[in-house]
Amino acid sequence: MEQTKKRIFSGIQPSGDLSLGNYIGAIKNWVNLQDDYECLYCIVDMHAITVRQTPADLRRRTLEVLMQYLAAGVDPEKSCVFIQSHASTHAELSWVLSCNTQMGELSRMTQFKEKSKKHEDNINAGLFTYPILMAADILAYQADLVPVGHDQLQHVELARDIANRFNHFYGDTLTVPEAYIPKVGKRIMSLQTPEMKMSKSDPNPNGFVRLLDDPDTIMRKFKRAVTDSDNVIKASPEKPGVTNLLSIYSAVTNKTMEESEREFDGKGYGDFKLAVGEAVVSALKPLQTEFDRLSKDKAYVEAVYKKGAEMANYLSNRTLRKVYKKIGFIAK
Ligand code: AQP
Repeated sequence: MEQTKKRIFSGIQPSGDLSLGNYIGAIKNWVNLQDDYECLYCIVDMHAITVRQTPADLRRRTLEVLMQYLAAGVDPEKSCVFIQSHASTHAELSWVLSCNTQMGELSRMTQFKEKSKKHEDNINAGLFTYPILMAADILAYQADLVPVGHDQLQHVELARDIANRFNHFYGDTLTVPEAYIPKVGKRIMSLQTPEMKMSKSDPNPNGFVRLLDDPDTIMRKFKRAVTDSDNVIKASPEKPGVTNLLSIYSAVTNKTMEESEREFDGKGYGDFKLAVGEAVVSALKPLQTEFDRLSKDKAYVEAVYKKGAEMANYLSNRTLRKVYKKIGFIAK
């Protein structure tokens, strides 16, 4: 991967079964970006352990997430697909960057505040320094763009601040990345509590749709989706449930919000929810079929992440060597 095109880095934690939020906010765009950019797509298992994980589940999910990337259309011939813990450079760079990050910056991160409320029994240092490891993930590859949902914007901004600071002290070394947020579906909300984002680790299974949910389950979740009582299908801040369903529909059918609003003009909520459910079922069908096929081909999956690890190590070591040199470490 010699750099001729702009470079992209993005990743998802194997902290649960992937949700429709992960798909619309991230993976769907990754697939579209593969032809125009040099892409690195990672399964960020090191981030996942900031919350307590059962080892056997983490192992299984890491491979399942990888297979879902591939099943959604991430092409390992075009993009580098790898597992974060297979490139030790991320942790090494993270240490250097942590010495260039202020405690105050980290304490402002909303994800830390939210997750420490959710996991009061395990507010570990990794949860606090998570954004530094994420900055290392991105900066190790000199990524230009980071396609993420809106919830990760604050972390990408911190990565930019860290890169700028490093460059200021040590001279131009790190590319300052930009967030790439989708136009539609940048923030998919819970189907049960539409004021909160849809999250794969939501304890309420009706709040989120899994990419691998069967059609009946998907339809049931949409039928139960929380809306409001005025029976008008329009996007507005006062109508978070309806707006969310419109965003989901627009994202999976590649329509604009206005087109979707026009399509449902005058229709009732019952029909609307059914139509959204059906659109999601049919958008996920090819992914699910391909996932089933890949689950039977372990050798292929292993070949993909091994090849990915080789490329990731090669590229990130180049950055790490530069960084070590700039800060005054003796070359090996
Ligand atoms: N609801 C969402 N809407 C749009 N994009 C979303 N993403 C996640 N949820 C939504 C995007 O998916 C990518 C991967 O996120 P992550 O797994 O690294 O962590 P997260 O943002 O904390 O996602 P979850 O699902 O909420 O995970 P848990 O429950 O484990 O914390 C990112 O690009 C994110 O923006």
